[in-house]
Amino acid sequence: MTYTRANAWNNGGTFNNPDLLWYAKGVGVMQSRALSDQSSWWFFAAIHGEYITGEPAFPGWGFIPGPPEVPTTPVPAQNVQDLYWDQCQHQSWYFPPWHRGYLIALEAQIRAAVISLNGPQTWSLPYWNYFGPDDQNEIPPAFTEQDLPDGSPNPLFVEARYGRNGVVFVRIPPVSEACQTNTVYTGTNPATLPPGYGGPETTFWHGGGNQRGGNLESNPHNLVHGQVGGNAPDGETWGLMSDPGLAALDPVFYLHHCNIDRLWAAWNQNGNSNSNDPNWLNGPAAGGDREFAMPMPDGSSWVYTPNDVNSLIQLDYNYDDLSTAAPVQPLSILSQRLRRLGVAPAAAATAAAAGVNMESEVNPELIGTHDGAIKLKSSGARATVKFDSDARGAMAASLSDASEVKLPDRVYLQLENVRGNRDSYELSVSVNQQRAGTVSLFGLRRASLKDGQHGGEGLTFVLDITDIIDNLFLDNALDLDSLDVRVVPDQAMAESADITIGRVSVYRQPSQ
Ligand SMILES: [Cu+2]
Repeated sequence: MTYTRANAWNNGGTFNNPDLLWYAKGVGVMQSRALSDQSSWWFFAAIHGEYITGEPAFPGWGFIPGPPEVPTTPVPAQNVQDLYWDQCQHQSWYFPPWHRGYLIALEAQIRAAVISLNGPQTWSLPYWNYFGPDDQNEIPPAFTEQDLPDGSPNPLFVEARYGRNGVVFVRIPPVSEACQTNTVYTGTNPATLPPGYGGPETTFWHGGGNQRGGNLESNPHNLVHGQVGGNAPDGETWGLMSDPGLAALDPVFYLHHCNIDRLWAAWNQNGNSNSNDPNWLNGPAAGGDREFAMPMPDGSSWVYTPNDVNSLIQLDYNYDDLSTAAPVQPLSILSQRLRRLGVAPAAAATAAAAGVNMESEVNPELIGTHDGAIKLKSSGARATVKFDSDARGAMAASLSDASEVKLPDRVYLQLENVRGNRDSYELSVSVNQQRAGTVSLFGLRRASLKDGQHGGEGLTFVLDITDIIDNLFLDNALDLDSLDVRVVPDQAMAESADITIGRVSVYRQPSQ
Protein backbone atom coordinates (compact mmCIF):
# COMPACT_ATOMS: atom_id res chain seq x y z
CA MET A 1 0.00 0.00 0.00
CA THR A 2 1.39 3.41 -0.95
CA TYR A 3 -0.28 6.48 0.47
CA THR A 4 -0.27 9.67 -1.57
CA ARG A 5 0.18 13.00 0.11
CA ALA A 6 -1.62 15.77 -1.78
CA ASN A 7 -1.85 19.54 -1.88
CA ALA A 8 -3.92 21.02 0.97
CA TRP A 9 -5.17 23.71 -1.43
CA ASN A 10 -7.12 21.09 -3.44
CA ASN A 11 -10.83 22.04 -3.50
CA GLY A 12 -9.94 25.55 -2.40
CA GLY A 13 -8.23 24.50 0.81
CA THR A 14 -11.61 24.33 2.53
CA PHE A 15 -13.45 21.46 4.22
CA ASN A 16 -14.54 20.48 0.71
CA ASN A 17 -11.08 18.93 0.60
CA PRO A 18 -11.64 15.59 2.38
CA ASP A 19 -7.96 15.43 3.38
CA LEU A 20 -8.52 18.55 5.49
CA LEU A 21 -11.94 17.57 6.84
CA TRP A 22 -10.61 14.22 8.04
CA TYR A 23 -7.41 15.78 9.32
CA ALA A 24 -9.55 18.10 11.47
CA LYS A 25 -11.56 15.17 12.81
CA GLY A 26 -8.42 13.16 13.50
CA VAL A 27 -6.81 16.09 15.30
CA GLY A 28 -9.98 16.35 17.36
CA VAL A 29 -9.69 12.70 18.41
CA MET A 30 -6.04 13.15 19.41
CA GLN A 31 -6.89 16.37 21.30
CA SER A 32 -9.51 14.52 23.33
CA ARG A 33 -6.79 12.31 24.84
CA ALA A 34 -4.77 13.05 27.98
CA LEU A 35 -1.30 14.58 27.87
CA SER A 36 0.19 11.38 29.28
CA ASP A 37 -1.40 9.28 26.49
CA GLN A 38 1.29 8.59 23.89
CA SER A 39 -1.33 8.94 21.14
CA SER A 40 -2.52 12.39 22.23
CA TRP A 41 -2.07 15.63 20.34
CA TRP A 42 -0.33 17.14 23.38
CA PHE A 43 2.10 14.25 23.76
CA PHE A 44 3.01 14.52 20.08
CA ALA A 45 3.66 18.27 20.37
CA ALA A 46 5.91 17.55 23.37
CA ILE A 47 7.92 15.12 21.24
CA HIS A 48 8.97 18.12 19.17
CA GLY A 49 9.52 20.40 22.16
CA GLU A 50 7.65 21.50 25.28
CA TYR A 51 7.43 24.06 28.08
CA ILE A 52 5.28 22.09 30.47
CA THR A 53 7.21 22.70 33.67
CA GLY A 54 9.68 25.39 34.67
CA GLU A 55 8.10 28.31 32.81
CA PRO A 56 6.30 30.69 35.21
CA ALA A 57 4.53 32.57 32.42
CA PHE A 58 3.98 32.39 28.66
CA PRO A 59 5.35 30.47 26.74
CA GLY A 60 4.69 27.94 29.50
CA TRP A 61 1.97 25.65 28.18
CA GLY A 62 -0.32 26.64 31.06
CA PHE A 63 -0.39 30.23 29.78
CA ILE A 64 -1.31 29.73 26.12
CA PRO A 65 -4.45 31.60 25.06
CA GLY A 66 -7.01 29.09 23.79
CA PRO A 67 -8.39 27.51 21.79
CA PRO A 68 -7.06 24.94 22.13
CA GLU A 69 -7.00 24.55 25.89
CA VAL A 70 -3.58 22.97 26.35
CA PRO A 71 -3.20 20.56 29.29
CA THR A 72 -0.06 20.45 31.46
CA THR A 73 -1.12 17.37 33.46
CA PRO A 74 -1.00 14.43 33.85
CA VAL A 75 2.62 14.13 32.80
CA PRO A 76 3.87 10.70 31.76
CA ALA A 77 6.50 8.78 33.74
CA GLN A 78 10.00 10.23 33.58
CA ASN A 79 11.39 7.32 31.53
CA VAL A 80 8.67 7.91 28.92
CA GLN A 81 9.50 11.61 28.78
CA ASP A 82 13.20 10.77 28.47
CA LEU A 83 12.52 8.45 25.55
CA TYR A 84 10.15 10.66 23.57
CA TRP A 85 9.97 14.32 24.57
CA ASP A 86 12.08 17.22 23.33
CA GLN A 87 13.59 15.44 20.36
CA CYS A 88 13.35 17.92 17.47
CA GLN A 89 16.60 18.27 15.58
CA HIS A 90 17.48 21.77 14.43
CA GLN A 91 20.72 23.37 13.19
CA SER A 92 21.72 19.84 12.40
CA TRP A 93 22.15 17.45 9.49
CA TYR A 94 19.47 15.39 11.27
CA PHE A 95 16.85 18.10 10.66
CA PRO A 96 15.39 16.50 7.48
CA PRO A 97 15.36 12.82 8.58
CA TRP A 98 14.21 13.39 12.17
CA HIS A 99 11.22 15.42 10.98
CA ARG A 100 10.44 12.82 8.29
CA GLY A 101 10.08 10.13 10.95
CA TYR A 102 8.04 12.46 13.13
CA LEU A 103 5.58 13.10 10.27
CA ILE A 104 5.30 9.37 9.53
CA ALA A 105 4.31 8.69 13.15
CA LEU A 106 1.84 11.58 13.35
CA GLU A 107 0.29 10.58 10.03
CA ALA A 108 -0.13 7.01 11.30
CA GLN A 109 -1.83 8.28 14.46
CA ILE A 110 -4.22 10.54 12.52
CA ARG A 111 -4.96 7.78 10.00
CA ALA A 112 -5.84 5.40 12.80
CA ALA A 113 -8.17 8.02 14.29
CA VAL A 114 -9.76 8.68 10.87
CA ILE A 115 -10.36 4.96 10.35
CA SER A 116 -11.89 4.69 13.84
CA LEU A 117 -14.40 7.33 12.69
CA ASN A 118 -15.14 5.28 9.52
CA GLY A 119 -13.19 7.74 7.39
CA PRO A 120 -11.08 6.83 4.36
CA GLN A 121 -8.53 4.04 4.95
CA THR A 122 -6.10 5.80 2.60
CA TRP A 123 -6.11 9.16 4.36
CA SER A 124 -2.72 10.86 4.02
CA LEU A 125 -1.23 14.01 5.43
CA PRO A 126 -1.70 16.95 3.04
CA TYR A 127 1.06 19.51 2.46
CA TRP A 128 0.84 23.29 2.36
CA ASN A 129 2.83 24.36 -0.70
CA TYR A 130 3.10 28.11 -0.10
CA PHE A 131 5.10 28.31 -3.34
CA GLY A 132 2.07 27.21 -5.34
CA PRO A 133 0.17 29.43 -7.83
CA ASP A 134 -2.53 32.01 -7.09
CA ASP A 135 -3.14 32.57 -3.39
CA GLN A 136 -1.56 29.36 -2.13
CA ASN A 137 0.91 31.38 -0.07
CA GLU A 138 -2.10 32.05 2.21
CA ILE A 139 -2.98 29.55 4.90
CA PRO A 140 -5.70 27.19 3.59
CA PRO A 141 -9.09 28.54 4.73
CA ALA A 142 -9.94 25.35 6.66
CA PHE A 143 -7.46 26.51 9.33
CA THR A 144 -9.16 29.82 9.99
CA GLU A 145 -12.80 28.64 10.29
CA GLN A 146 -14.05 28.61 13.88
CA ASP A 147 -16.39 25.68 13.19
CA LEU A 148 -16.54 22.50 11.17
CA PRO A 149 -19.37 22.13 8.60
CA ASP A 150 -21.41 20.23 11.24
CA GLY A 151 -21.21 23.22 13.61
CA SER A 152 -18.80 21.69 16.11
CA PRO A 153 -15.58 23.58 17.00
CA ASN A 154 -12.84 23.30 14.38
CA PRO A 155 -9.76 21.57 15.86
CA LEU A 156 -7.61 23.26 13.19
CA PHE A 157 -8.47 26.72 14.55
CA VAL A 158 -5.81 28.18 16.83
CA GLU A 159 -6.04 31.49 18.68
CA ALA A 160 -2.27 32.02 18.94
CA ARG A 161 -1.57 32.09 15.20
CA TYR A 162 -1.13 35.75 14.36
CA GLY A 163 0.65 36.02 11.03
CA ARG A 164 1.02 39.69 10.27
CA ASN A 165 -1.80 41.91 11.60
CA GLY A 166 -3.91 38.79 11.98
CA VAL A 167 -3.54 37.66 8.35
CA VAL A 168 -1.60 34.44 7.94
CA PHE A 169 0.39 34.18 4.74
CA VAL A 170 3.90 33.45 3.58
CA ARG A 171 5.78 36.35 2.01
CA ILE A 172 7.63 35.33 -1.15
CA PRO A 173 10.31 36.73 -1.15
CA PRO A 174 12.04 36.63 1.30
CA VAL A 175 10.82 33.04 1.59
CA SER A 176 12.22 31.16 -1.37
CA GLU A 177 13.01 27.79 -2.92
CA ALA A 178 16.59 28.83 -3.64
CA CYS A 179 17.92 26.03 -1.43
CA GLN A 180 16.66 23.55 -4.05
CA THR A 181 19.59 24.57 -6.28
CA ASN A 182 22.13 23.39 -3.66
CA THR A 183 24.12 20.34 -4.65
CA VAL A 184 25.71 19.36 -1.34
CA TYR A 185 23.89 17.87 1.66
CA THR A 186 26.61 18.66 4.20
CA GLY A 187 29.93 20.31 3.43
CA THR A 188 32.69 17.70 3.34
CA ASN A 189 34.96 20.09 5.18
CA PRO A 190 33.72 20.58 8.75
CA ALA A 191 35.04 24.12 8.76
CA THR A 192 33.18 25.03 5.58
CA LEU A 193 30.94 27.91 6.45
CA PRO A 194 27.88 27.24 4.29
CA PRO A 195 26.31 24.21 5.95
CA GLY A 196 24.81 22.72 2.81
CA TYR A 197 21.21 21.75 2.05
CA GLY A 198 20.65 19.40 4.97
CA GLY A 199 22.76 20.99 7.69
CA PRO A 200 26.02 20.65 9.57
CA GLU A 201 27.33 17.48 11.18
CA THR A 202 26.21 17.28 14.81
CA THR A 203 25.41 14.80 17.51
CA PHE A 204 21.80 14.63 18.80
CA TRP A 205 21.05 18.33 18.46
CA HIS A 206 17.90 19.76 20.02
CA GLY A 207 18.55 23.23 18.57
CA GLY A 208 20.58 26.17 19.76
CA GLY A 209 24.31 26.44 20.06
CA ASN A 210 26.84 28.05 17.82
CA GLN A 211 25.78 26.00 14.85
CA ARG A 212 24.56 27.26 11.49
CA GLY A 213 21.46 25.55 10.19
CA GLY A 214 21.22 23.97 6.74
CA ASN A 215 19.76 25.91 3.85
CA LEU A 216 16.43 24.03 3.70
CA GLU A 217 16.03 24.67 7.41
CA SER A 218 16.96 28.37 7.31
CA ASN A 219 14.84 29.29 4.31
CA PRO A 220 12.06 28.33 3.75
CA HIS A 221 11.56 26.38 7.01
CA ASN A 222 12.47 28.92 9.71
CA LEU A 223 11.04 31.93 7.93
CA VAL A 224 7.66 30.23 7.45
CA HIS A 225 7.51 29.38 11.17
CA GLY A 226 7.97 33.01 12.18
CA GLN A 227 5.67 34.43 9.51
CA VAL A 228 2.81 32.08 10.40
CA GLY A 229 3.15 32.38 14.18
CA GLY A 230 3.88 36.10 14.27
CA ASN A 231 3.33 38.25 17.35
CA ALA A 232 0.22 38.86 19.45
CA PRO A 233 -1.39 42.28 18.81
CA ASP A 234 0.15 43.72 22.00
CA GLY A 235 3.56 42.39 20.97
CA GLU A 236 4.12 40.77 24.36
CA THR A 237 3.50 37.15 23.40
CA TRP A 238 3.82 35.27 20.14
CA GLY A 239 2.18 32.66 18.00
CA LEU A 240 2.66 28.94 18.55
CA MET A 241 4.41 28.42 15.22
CA SER A 242 7.04 31.03 16.13
CA ASP A 243 8.61 28.89 18.85
CA PRO A 244 9.91 25.29 18.64
CA GLY A 245 8.57 24.51 22.13
CA LEU A 246 5.03 25.48 21.06
CA ALA A 247 4.99 24.95 17.29
CA ALA A 248 3.65 21.42 17.03
CA LEU A 249 0.56 22.38 19.05
CA ASP A 250 -0.65 24.19 15.90
CA PRO A 251 -2.16 21.74 13.38
CA VAL A 252 -0.71 23.74 10.49
CA PHE A 253 2.76 22.74 11.73
CA TYR A 254 2.50 19.30 10.18
CA LEU A 255 1.34 20.65 6.80
CA HIS A 256 4.29 23.03 6.75
CA HIS A 257 6.68 20.21 7.59
CA CYS A 258 5.01 17.98 5.02
CA ASN A 259 5.98 20.59 2.42
CA ILE A 260 9.54 20.72 3.77
CA ASP A 261 9.66 16.92 3.49
CA ARG A 262 8.31 17.18 -0.07
CA LEU A 263 11.03 19.68 -0.99
CA TRP A 264 13.65 17.27 0.37
CA ALA A 265 12.16 14.42 -1.69
CA ALA A 266 12.14 16.69 -4.77
CA TRP A 267 15.77 17.63 -4.15
CA ASN A 268 16.69 13.93 -4.15
CA GLN A 269 14.58 13.29 -7.21
CA ASN A 270 16.52 16.03 -9.00
CA GLY A 271 19.64 13.93 -8.57
CA ASN A 272 21.08 15.24 -5.32
CA SER A 273 22.34 12.75 -2.74
CA ASN A 274 22.00 12.77 1.00
CA SER A 275 25.02 12.29 3.21
CA ASN A 276 26.70 8.90 3.01
CA ASP A 277 28.63 9.51 6.22
CA PRO A 278 27.96 6.62 8.63
CA ASN A 279 27.51 9.14 11.44
CA TRP A 280 24.55 10.53 9.52
CA LEU A 281 23.16 7.23 8.22
CA ASN A 282 23.27 5.50 11.61
CA GLY A 283 22.02 8.46 13.62
CA PRO A 284 23.11 9.77 17.01
CA ALA A 285 22.27 6.57 18.91
CA ALA A 286 25.11 4.73 17.12
CA GLY A 287 27.48 7.14 18.83
CA GLY A 288 25.92 6.55 22.24
CA ASP A 289 23.60 9.54 22.12
CA ARG A 290 19.77 9.64 22.29
CA GLU A 291 17.85 7.65 19.71
CA PHE A 292 15.02 8.84 17.48
CA ALA A 293 11.87 7.16 18.80
CA MET A 294 8.18 7.61 17.97
CA PRO A 295 5.07 6.10 19.57
CA MET A 296 2.96 4.26 16.99
CA PRO A 297 -0.82 3.69 17.08
CA ASP A 298 -0.47 0.04 18.10
CA GLY A 299 1.42 1.11 21.22
CA SER A 300 4.81 0.09 19.90
CA SER A 301 7.86 2.31 19.84
CA TRP A 302 9.43 2.90 16.42
CA VAL A 303 13.15 3.58 16.69
CA TYR A 304 14.64 4.82 13.43
CA THR A 305 17.83 6.15 11.88
CA PRO A 306 18.32 8.52 8.95
CA ASN A 307 19.20 5.44 6.87
CA ASP A 308 15.67 4.10 7.53
CA VAL A 309 14.07 7.21 6.02
CA ASN A 310 16.73 8.10 3.45
CA SER A 311 14.47 7.75 0.43
CA LEU A 312 10.73 7.58 -0.25
CA ILE A 313 11.34 4.29 -2.08
CA GLN A 314 11.85 2.67 1.34
CA LEU A 315 8.66 4.17 2.74
CA ASP A 316 4.94 3.72 2.26
CA TYR A 317 4.07 7.19 1.01
CA ASN A 318 4.69 9.41 -1.96
CA TYR A 319 3.79 12.91 -3.11
CA ASP A 320 1.37 13.67 -5.92
CA ASP A 321 3.74 16.37 -7.15
CA LEU A 322 7.48 16.67 -6.72
CA SER A 323 7.93 19.63 -9.00
CA THR A 324 9.27 22.82 -7.55
CA ALA A 325 8.20 26.10 -9.06
CA ALA A 326 11.49 27.93 -9.24
CA PRO A 327 13.62 27.87 -12.38
CA VAL A 328 15.84 24.89 -11.82
CA GLN A 329 19.35 26.35 -11.96
CA PRO A 330 19.97 30.05 -11.53
CA LEU A 331 23.25 31.11 -13.06
CA SER A 332 26.24 30.17 -11.00
CA ILE A 333 28.18 32.96 -9.42
CA LEU A 334 30.87 32.39 -12.00
CA SER A 335 28.62 32.57 -15.02
CA GLN A 336 26.87 35.65 -13.65
CA ARG A 337 30.27 37.26 -13.24
CA LEU A 338 31.38 36.29 -16.72
CA ARG A 339 28.17 37.65 -18.18
CA ARG A 340 28.88 40.86 -16.34
CA LEU A 341 32.35 40.94 -17.86
CA GLY A 342 30.84 40.48 -21.31
CA VAL A 343 31.82 36.86 -21.89
CA ALA A 344 29.20 35.15 -24.05
CA PRO A 345 26.77 33.01 -22.02
CA ALA A 346 27.74 29.84 -23.94
CA ALA A 347 31.38 30.35 -23.05
CA ALA A 348 30.35 31.12 -19.51
CA ALA A 349 28.39 27.91 -19.26
CA THR A 350 31.35 25.95 -20.55
CA ALA A 351 33.66 27.57 -18.06
CA ALA A 352 31.23 26.81 -15.27
CA ALA A 353 30.92 23.21 -16.42
CA ALA A 354 34.70 22.92 -16.71
CA GLY A 355 34.78 21.87 -13.14
CA VAL A 356 35.16 24.85 -10.90
CA ASN A 357 34.68 23.18 -7.58
CA MET A 358 32.12 25.13 -5.62
CA GLU A 359 32.77 22.95 -2.61
CA SER A 360 36.07 24.34 -1.43
CA GLU A 361 38.27 22.25 0.83
CA VAL A 362 40.20 25.26 2.02
CA ASN A 363 39.43 26.47 5.51
CA PRO A 364 37.70 29.81 5.76
CA GLU A 365 39.71 32.62 7.22
CA LEU A 366 38.39 35.39 9.45
CA ILE A 367 39.18 38.69 7.75
CA GLY A 368 37.27 41.25 9.75
CA THR A 369 34.99 41.74 12.71
CA HIS A 370 32.86 44.20 14.56
CA ASP A 371 33.41 43.26 18.17
CA GLY A 372 31.11 44.11 21.01
CA ALA A 373 27.46 43.23 21.22
CA ILE A 374 24.99 45.41 19.31
CA LYS A 375 21.46 45.81 20.60
CA LEU A 376 18.77 45.53 17.97
CA LYS A 377 16.20 48.34 17.92
CA SER A 378 13.09 48.79 15.80
CA SER A 379 15.17 50.98 13.53
CA GLY A 380 17.73 48.19 13.24
CA ALA A 381 21.38 47.84 14.12
CA ARG A 382 24.48 48.87 12.27
CA ALA A 383 28.04 47.59 12.35
CA THR A 384 31.17 48.61 10.53
CA VAL A 385 33.33 45.59 9.85
CA LYS A 386 36.98 46.54 9.47
CA PHE A 387 39.30 44.33 7.45
CA ASP A 388 42.88 43.69 8.46
CA SER A 389 45.43 44.77 5.89
CA ASP A 390 46.70 41.30 4.90
CA ALA A 391 43.18 40.15 4.22
CA ARG A 392 42.52 43.30 2.25
CA GLY A 393 45.45 42.57 -0.04
CA ALA A 394 44.47 38.95 -0.53
CA MET A 395 40.88 39.85 -1.30
CA ALA A 396 41.86 42.52 -3.82
CA ALA A 397 44.26 40.10 -5.52
CA SER A 398 41.63 37.38 -5.64
CA LEU A 399 39.07 39.70 -7.17
CA SER A 400 41.37 41.02 -9.85
CA ASP A 401 42.81 37.55 -10.62
CA ALA A 402 39.42 35.93 -10.95
CA SER A 403 38.89 34.72 -14.47
CA GLU A 404 36.87 32.37 -16.58
CA VAL A 405 38.21 29.37 -14.76
CA LYS A 406 38.98 30.77 -11.37
CA LEU A 407 36.25 32.04 -9.09
CA PRO A 408 36.96 34.92 -6.79
CA ASP A 409 37.20 33.98 -3.11
CA ARG A 410 33.89 33.30 -1.45
CA VAL A 411 33.01 35.83 1.20
CA TYR A 412 30.63 35.11 4.07
CA LEU A 413 29.00 37.37 6.61
CA GLN A 414 28.23 35.92 10.02
CA LEU A 415 25.97 37.23 12.73
CA GLU A 416 27.40 35.38 15.72
CA ASN A 417 25.92 34.67 19.13
CA VAL A 418 22.63 36.38 18.47
CA ARG A 419 20.78 36.22 21.78
CA GLY A 420 17.35 37.33 22.87
CA ASN A 421 13.95 36.63 24.31
CA ARG A 422 11.91 36.54 21.08
CA ASP A 423 11.78 34.13 18.15
CA SER A 424 9.10 35.94 16.20
CA TYR A 425 11.02 38.54 14.22
CA GLU A 426 12.88 38.16 11.00
CA LEU A 427 15.90 40.28 10.25
CA SER A 428 16.82 41.60 6.87
CA VAL A 429 20.53 42.02 6.43
CA SER A 430 22.26 44.35 4.01
CA VAL A 431 25.88 45.08 3.19
CA ASN A 432 26.72 48.52 1.79
CA GLN A 433 22.99 49.00 1.08
CA GLN A 434 22.75 45.78 -0.91
CA ARG A 435 20.41 43.06 0.29
CA ALA A 436 22.35 40.11 1.66
CA GLY A 437 19.45 38.00 2.94
CA THR A 438 16.79 37.50 5.58
CA VAL A 439 17.09 35.35 8.69
CA SER A 440 14.46 34.08 11.09
CA LEU A 441 15.03 34.01 14.86
CA PHE A 442 13.10 30.72 15.25
CA GLY A 443 14.58 28.99 18.32
CA LEU A 444 16.35 32.10 19.64
CA ARG A 445 14.82 32.33 23.12
CA ARG A 446 15.63 28.77 24.07
CA ALA A 447 19.09 28.99 22.52
CA SER A 448 19.75 32.02 24.73
CA LEU A 449 18.87 30.46 28.11
CA LYS A 450 21.99 30.30 30.26
CA ASP A 451 20.94 26.97 31.76
CA GLY A 452 19.98 25.61 28.34
CA GLN A 453 21.66 22.76 26.52
CA HIS A 454 24.35 24.91 24.91
CA GLY A 455 24.87 27.38 27.74
CA GLY A 456 23.04 30.28 26.14
CA GLU A 457 25.34 30.69 23.15
CA GLY A 458 22.41 31.95 21.12
CA LEU A 459 22.18 31.42 17.36
CA THR A 460 24.66 32.10 14.57
CA PHE A 461 23.67 32.92 11.01
CA VAL A 462 25.79 32.84 7.86
CA LEU A 463 25.07 34.65 4.59
CA ASP A 464 27.02 34.30 1.35
CA ILE A 465 27.97 37.84 0.28
CA THR A 466 30.38 36.89 -2.52
CA ASP A 467 28.10 38.40 -5.16
CA ILE A 468 27.79 41.68 -3.29
CA ILE A 469 31.53 41.98 -2.77
CA ASP A 470 32.28 41.06 -6.36
CA ASN A 471 29.69 43.46 -7.77
CA LEU A 472 31.08 46.27 -5.63
CA PHE A 473 34.52 45.41 -6.93
CA LEU A 474 33.38 45.36 -10.56
CA ASP A 475 31.69 48.73 -9.99
CA ASN A 476 34.88 50.11 -8.49
CA ALA A 477 32.74 50.84 -5.45
CA LEU A 478 34.38 48.50 -3.01
CA ASP A 479 36.00 50.18 -0.06
CA LEU A 480 38.41 47.50 1.00
CA ASP A 481 38.86 49.00 4.44
CA SER A 482 35.46 48.17 5.81
CA LEU A 483 31.89 47.08 5.14
CA ASP A 484 28.73 48.74 6.36
CA VAL A 485 26.42 46.02 7.71
CA ARG A 486 22.81 46.79 8.64
CA VAL A 487 20.31 44.49 10.29
CA VAL A 488 16.66 45.57 10.33
CA PRO A 489 13.72 43.73 11.94
CA ASP A 490 10.64 43.12 9.78
CA GLN A 491 8.37 44.98 12.21
CA ALA A 492 8.47 47.36 15.17
CA MET A 493 9.85 45.55 18.20
CA ALA A 494 7.96 45.32 21.49
CA GLU A 495 9.31 47.18 24.53
CA SER A 496 10.08 43.90 26.22
CA ALA A 497 11.92 42.44 23.25
CA ASP A 498 15.64 42.31 23.96
CA ILE A 499 17.82 41.04 21.11
CA THR A 500 21.57 41.48 20.72
CA ILE A 501 24.08 40.45 18.09
CA GLY A 502 27.27 39.27 19.81
CA ARG A 503 29.66 39.81 16.92
CA VAL A 504 29.50 40.57 13.20
CA SER A 505 32.27 38.93 11.24
CA VAL A 506 33.38 38.39 7.65
CA TYR A 507 35.17 35.29 6.41
CA ARG A 508 37.00 34.66 3.19
CA GLN A 509 37.24 31.20 1.69
CA PRO A 510 39.77 30.78 -1.11
CA SER A 511 38.06 29.12 -4.04
CA GLN A 512 40.74 26.52 -4.79
CU1 LIG B 1 9.65 23.25 11.92
